[in-house]
Amino acid sequence: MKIKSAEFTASAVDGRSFPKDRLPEIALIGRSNVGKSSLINTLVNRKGLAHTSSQPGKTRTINFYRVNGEFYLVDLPGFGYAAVSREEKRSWEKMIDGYLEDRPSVGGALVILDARRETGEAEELLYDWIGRFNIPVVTVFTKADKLSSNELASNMARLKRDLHIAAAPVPFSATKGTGKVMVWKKIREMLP
Ligand SMILES: Nc1nc2c(ncn2[C@@H]2O[C@H](COP(=O)(O)OP(=O)(O)OP(=O)(O)O)[C@@H](O)[C@H]2O)c(=O)[nH]1
Ligand SMILES: [Mg+2]
Repeated sequence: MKIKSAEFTASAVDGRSFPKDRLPEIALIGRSNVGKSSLINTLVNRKGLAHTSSQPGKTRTINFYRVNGEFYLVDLPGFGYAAVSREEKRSWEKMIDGYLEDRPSVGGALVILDARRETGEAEELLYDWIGRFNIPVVTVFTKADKLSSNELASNMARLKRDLHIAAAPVPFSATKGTGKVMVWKKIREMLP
């Protein structure tokens, strides 16, 4: 994808501040600290566009990034880090549910998983839940640079087996840029 422009346009907690221009949207969903914001920066070749942090819980609102004036990459707040209270967890669920339920312009979602981590109940719930919205879903395996190619292959196979997902995850590294072309290809397929 040739990037002509990429801009942060809105930060929202509910529908009142979502963009009104009806451009298609691709949502990024995953645990806190997996690298959702870094993925956006790598995709659009802009290091500091989305704020990132080594501390989990950096992105707390729904952030919209308009690319080439044609579509949005939507950075959703990460879930599942220890410091979060039950109440915050509920407000996260409400925020994300509210976004997906009420957003016909969402063309698809990228589920972002840390390539190193075992997946568990949280991921199963995530796939069950996102399956309800009837949108195409592509899994991205981030931080692939931290694994050998053997480890990566075996974790990819394990993910497919444990979560019964049809398509293989796309390995990706924000630091090395690995997988960028493939992620763009998948995004293009989800756009109208
Ligand atoms: N080695 C490596 N580090 C990465 C990669 N992607 C992200 N990181 C690092 O992981 C940490 C978290 O990245 P973020 O992009 O802020 O993660 P996030 O998913 O947006 O986190 P929240 O906003 O808390 O939900 C940062 O320290 C990044 O530099 C990657 O592909 N490789
Ligand atoms: Mg973030």
